[in-house]
Amino acid sequence: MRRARYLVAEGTEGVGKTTLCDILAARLMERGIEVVRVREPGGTPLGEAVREVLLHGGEMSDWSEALLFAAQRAELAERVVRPALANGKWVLSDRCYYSSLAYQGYARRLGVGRVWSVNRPALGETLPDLVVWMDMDAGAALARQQGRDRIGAADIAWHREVWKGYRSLWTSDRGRMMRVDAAAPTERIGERLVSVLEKRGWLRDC
Ligand code: T5A
Repeated sequence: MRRARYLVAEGTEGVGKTTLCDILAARLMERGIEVVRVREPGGTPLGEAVREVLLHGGEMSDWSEALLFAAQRAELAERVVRPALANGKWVLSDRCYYSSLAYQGYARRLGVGRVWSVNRPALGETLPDLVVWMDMDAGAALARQQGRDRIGAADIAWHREVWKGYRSLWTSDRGRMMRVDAAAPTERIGERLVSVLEKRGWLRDC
C-alpha cells in the first residue's frame, strides 16, 4: 500500500497556495488517491471560529495571536490530519506551523524557536512530509489578492519581513522544505511538484 502523505503549500499572501492545492488535489485524485483538503487557520469548527477572531477580530497581543494559531492547529492535528493519515488519505494543507514560524516567530520577532516550542507538543509526530514554499516578491503576490484581513493589512515592509522569515526557514531546512517559483504559470508549478513526488517514489503503489 502507498503511504499517505501530508503536503503543505506555504508562502506570503496571494502567492497561489490555494490554487496549487486545487491542482495537486486533482492530479492525486486522478491517480486514485483519496485527498483531504485543509486550511490554517481553520479546518475544524473550533479552528474556523478562531480564524474569524484572528483574521477579522480586533487587535490582540503578538503572543495571543501566536497561541491562537497554535490552538487551532492542535485541534486540526487531533481531529482531522492524524485520523486522515491513519486512514490512508493524503492531507493537502493551505499553510501549517511554518506560517507561525515565519509570521509570528520571525516577522513579529517572537523568536522562531519559542514559537516552535509552543506548537510542537500538540503536533507530536504529525509533521508535514513536504512543505512547498511558493517564493515570489511579497508585493507582487499581494497585488494578486482581493481584500485584506487583519494580518494581511500590514504594510509591505512587514510582508517582506515575512518573506525573509520563509527564506531563512528554507535555508536551514532543505529536507522538509522545497522552494518553487510562484511567478511561474500555475500548471507548470503543479507539474513540477508531481514530478518531485514521482521521483521520491511517493506515488508508487507497493
Ligand atoms: N497566518 C496564518 C499567520 O500569521 N500565522 C499562521 O500560523 C497562519 C496559519 C491567513 C492569514 O493568517 C496569517 C497569514 C495570513 O495573513 P489565508 O487564509 O491563508 O490567510 O490567506 P492568504 O495567505 O492571504 O491566502 P490567499 O488564499 O488569499 O492566497 P493564496 O492561497 O496564496 O493565493 P490564491 O491561490 O488564492 O491565488 C490568489 C490569486 O492569484 C491567482 C489566483 O487565480 C487568484 O486570483 N494566481 C495566479 N496568477 C498567476 N500565476 C499564478 N501562478 C497564480 N497562482 C494563483
